[in-house]
Amino acid sequence: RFPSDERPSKQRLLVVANRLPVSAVRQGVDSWQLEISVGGLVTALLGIKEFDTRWIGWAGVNVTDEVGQRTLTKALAEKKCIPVFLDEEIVHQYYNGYCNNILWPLFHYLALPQEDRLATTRSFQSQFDAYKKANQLFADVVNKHYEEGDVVWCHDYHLMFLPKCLKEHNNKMKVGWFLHTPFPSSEIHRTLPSRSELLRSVLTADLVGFHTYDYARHFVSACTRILGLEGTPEGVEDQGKLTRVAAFPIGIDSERFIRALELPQVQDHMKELKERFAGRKVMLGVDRLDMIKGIPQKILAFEKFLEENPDWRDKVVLLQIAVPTRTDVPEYQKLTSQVHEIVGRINGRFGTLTAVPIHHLDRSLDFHALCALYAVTDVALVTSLRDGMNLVSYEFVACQARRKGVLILSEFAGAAQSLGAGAILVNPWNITEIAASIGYALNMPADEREKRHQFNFMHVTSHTSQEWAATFMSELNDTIVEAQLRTSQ
Ligand code: ADQ
Repeated sequence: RFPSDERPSKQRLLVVANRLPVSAVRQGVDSWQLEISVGGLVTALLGIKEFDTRWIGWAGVNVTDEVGQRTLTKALAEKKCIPVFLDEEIVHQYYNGYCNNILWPLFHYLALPQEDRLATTRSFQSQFDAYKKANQLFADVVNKHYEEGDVVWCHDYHLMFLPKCLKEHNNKMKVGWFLHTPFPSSEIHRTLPSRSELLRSVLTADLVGFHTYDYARHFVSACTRILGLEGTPEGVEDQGKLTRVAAFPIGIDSERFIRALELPQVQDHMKELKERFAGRKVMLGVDRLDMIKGIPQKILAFEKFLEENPDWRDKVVLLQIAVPTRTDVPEYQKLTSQVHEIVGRINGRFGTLTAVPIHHLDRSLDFHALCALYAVTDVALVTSLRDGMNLVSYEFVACQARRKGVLILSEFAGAAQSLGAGAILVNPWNITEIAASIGYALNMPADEREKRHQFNFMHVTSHTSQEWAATFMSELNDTIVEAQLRTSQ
């Protein structure tokens, strides 16, 4: 036990991500309402407990007046958050444009429609300039708050230019960068006009992390093929300087889910759901409404299953919870209408006066409602066309200690590499295969369900978000010590 004044203080960690873990809504000239945001990155980073963490990022709102900026900064400080202010034009070009229109589809192997592709080609340079400018604005805030000994952890494809901006200002700063999406094959990455600049910037970080070994390998290949650098088992070497590149598969705070299941309000909610769907097997999809999640494919596969298995029509229900994101982007609006149209058609086709086969909700659920849903589910369907990891599959497994439900999981989600042995893996583009897997999952004998669940449960409870963060941070500290030793020799 340490006397309080001798207790070693926690290392300060500056987490820099495009979005803060809270969104701000203005209530008046100087008052703000802060809401926790939904998303995989937020979920994972909230699990970090070993560090004295501060968040730096955009609060998702345009604030141009001095009073607004001052009062929002103050309100966020209570949550240990520090805002980066981005004006509308920058958000349009950097966030909607370069990040969401160019990098996001490219990293998920999604081709843009022809018209968009031409428009994107024309606006590419101005969007990339805005991206670099925005990354510099993030760097300015980091530099202002940085204290010697801090570690800076940059997150995701929005901030690939940040390591360079930080290191140019202070070469001694400890900088890690982690990508939450897949890193695509180097053949895909090389189509990006700014391919080299982005790679070179990421390489200025001390440690570069990905969810899977494959993504790390693609990144190293891009550096060797596009930049002509040398790839080593540890990372990428450039004129004697090694940038460490490795896989750090993310996890969830599994204890938080397991504990929540014991809460009376969650139990009540589970009871209601069981009564509501009595006599029917429950299938569940939980996704942000995004092209990468393969929601239309999932629903079409469910339709095929009902078509081919008339006996199941009144014995199974699919609950699809899709939280809308990027609602101002036309492509996402199109996806929403497409999903609504398919759901309406299927419910019209197979529904009765008293029951419909699909319940589709366009909204976010609170944590307790989500836990209850996971716990009463018999089969979870994750059909991402590509997904860096996919934490929904982890959350489902964490809540299934009693029911031992089955996970149907896309082979193109990073999670397929960790939960593959327990899940039924499917190609999300093949709805015949998914439909057959649904039948297999619904009819699976209890001992097989138990075995598969046990495998995944072990993984989810032993590879947590806390462990993920601690491993990345300890590797980052080690990398820096090694580099110091090398330069002093
Ligand atoms: P996301 O694309 O957001 O994350 P995912 O990993 O599945 O995907 O995480 C989604 C999170 O949002 C989960 O915690 C889930 O509970 C929550 N969520 C989703 N829909 C919800 C709803 N309707 N209501 C309430 N909560 C909802 C990105 C990458 C992923 C990667 C993570 C973490 O795209 O591949 O796994 O970051 O690195």
